[in-house]
Amino acid sequence: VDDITSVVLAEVQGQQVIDLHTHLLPPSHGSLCLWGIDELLTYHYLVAEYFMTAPGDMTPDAFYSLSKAKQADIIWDALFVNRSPISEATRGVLTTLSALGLGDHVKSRNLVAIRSFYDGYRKDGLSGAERFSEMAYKLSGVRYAIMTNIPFDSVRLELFHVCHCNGVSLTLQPHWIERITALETKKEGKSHMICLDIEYSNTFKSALRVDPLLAGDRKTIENALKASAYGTSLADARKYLHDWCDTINPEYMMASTPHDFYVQPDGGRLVGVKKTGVNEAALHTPFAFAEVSGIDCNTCDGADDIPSVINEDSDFLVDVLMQVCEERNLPLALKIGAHRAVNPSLLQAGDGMVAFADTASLARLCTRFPKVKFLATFLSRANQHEACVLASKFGNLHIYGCWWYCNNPSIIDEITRMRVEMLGTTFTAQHSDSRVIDQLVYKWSHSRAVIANALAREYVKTSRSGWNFSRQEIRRDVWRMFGGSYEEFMSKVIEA
Ligand code: RAT
Ligand code: ZN
Repeated sequence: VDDITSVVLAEVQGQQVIDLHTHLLPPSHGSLCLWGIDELLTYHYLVAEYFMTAPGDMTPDAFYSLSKAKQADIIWDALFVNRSPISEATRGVLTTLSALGLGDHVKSRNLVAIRSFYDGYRKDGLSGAERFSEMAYKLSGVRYAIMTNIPFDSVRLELFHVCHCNGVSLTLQPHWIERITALETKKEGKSHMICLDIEYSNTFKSALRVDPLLAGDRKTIENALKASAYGTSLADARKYLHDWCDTINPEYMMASTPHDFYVQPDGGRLVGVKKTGVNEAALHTPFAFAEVSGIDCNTCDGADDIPSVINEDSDFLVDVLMQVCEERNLPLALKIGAHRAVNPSLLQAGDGMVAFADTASLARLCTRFPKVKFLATFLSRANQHEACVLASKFGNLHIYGCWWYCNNPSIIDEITRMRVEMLGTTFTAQHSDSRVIDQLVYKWSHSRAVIANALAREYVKTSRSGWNFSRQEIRRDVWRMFGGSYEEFMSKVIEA
């Protein structure tokens, strides 16, 4: 038993992982590539934690108007000097700094010395950032991380620069130009698009983020289309996505769904609806159109409780996103259950009340689009059990990671054990959601520790039931849970 435990712990420690979802961008993206102590300390989890302690006169506006370094100083004082850093997000900073060899500076609470360590890399510009990034990948044992590339974000648009090119007006960062291996102009009708064939290193892979299509956010979609001189029809939106896919060659399309995302089981067209006081219990019964449509005057308080159909949503979800996924054989990764802008004044730190999500909507997507693969993770702890059940019902569904408010050791432990018990090794145990390159170090170190212990307990139980494991078999299983199952899922051919 001791043997199995130590083998599992060692195998998890030594396993290189695939980081299925991050917000990282490579050093070649200039200021969009976040790394360093000030970025670490101003991570939105820490900003939210700081505001619980902030004096009354420190408003979010006042805080955000300060420089990054000043914000970092304030958070350091509040959460690391005036209080002990025992929360998961504060402890993460310590784990990272210690792994970088800054343990003594951490112990002496010497932020100045920590900054000067980072300055040693910063002074070398791009090559310093690249060296730092390589080191973080090495320390965290990440084989590759998948980025979040947002075609609806104007800053990123400027970098990827999709433009209407009668007179080509590219505004490329100089260091990007070095990386462009092919520059191709596509012309079709009056839409022109510059395709930059970026040679990403094989440690950063791309994913096309499409939230506005699930949110039915017509304004953002139209603005993006117009800014790139596309028309605003559904066909134009499809072309926009196709062109972006040609440009960045994504692993998958991805989105966080709105908290009230709901796919109606009407048998034909899928429609996104905003729920207003709907009978939640009825909505949670998979495939129960009868129950949902049965929310009438007999079963609820009144006509107001009937979900109102928003046709714009259905257009973008079905006629744009799902159609392009089918045409390109591209999976759709969903992060389900975040409530945005709960306290808008906190900006990103104000996102995320945990919404108990409608898992039946995911089941309906899997059924309605059998050729499309879905990757899914849920924010609510309460959805995790249903998620496992769903994964065992649909060959086109893969469950991954413990996301955001579930990315805490106690919850990771619970979720991992449940997943192993219900799914064996056919899931991906974790993704980091890192926004700052340095975070790879702590997020993976913390996750490995808790997942290794959870797995060891499962292996011990199985051995007590009479099974003997070779080290090779344990290694094979661990690889599956840290990336192998994802790659198998991505490459399998689904016969619909
Ligand atoms: O975990 C986070 O950092 C959240 O802010 C979200 O961005 C989430 O990960 C997402 O991708 O929507
Ligand atoms: Zn994320």
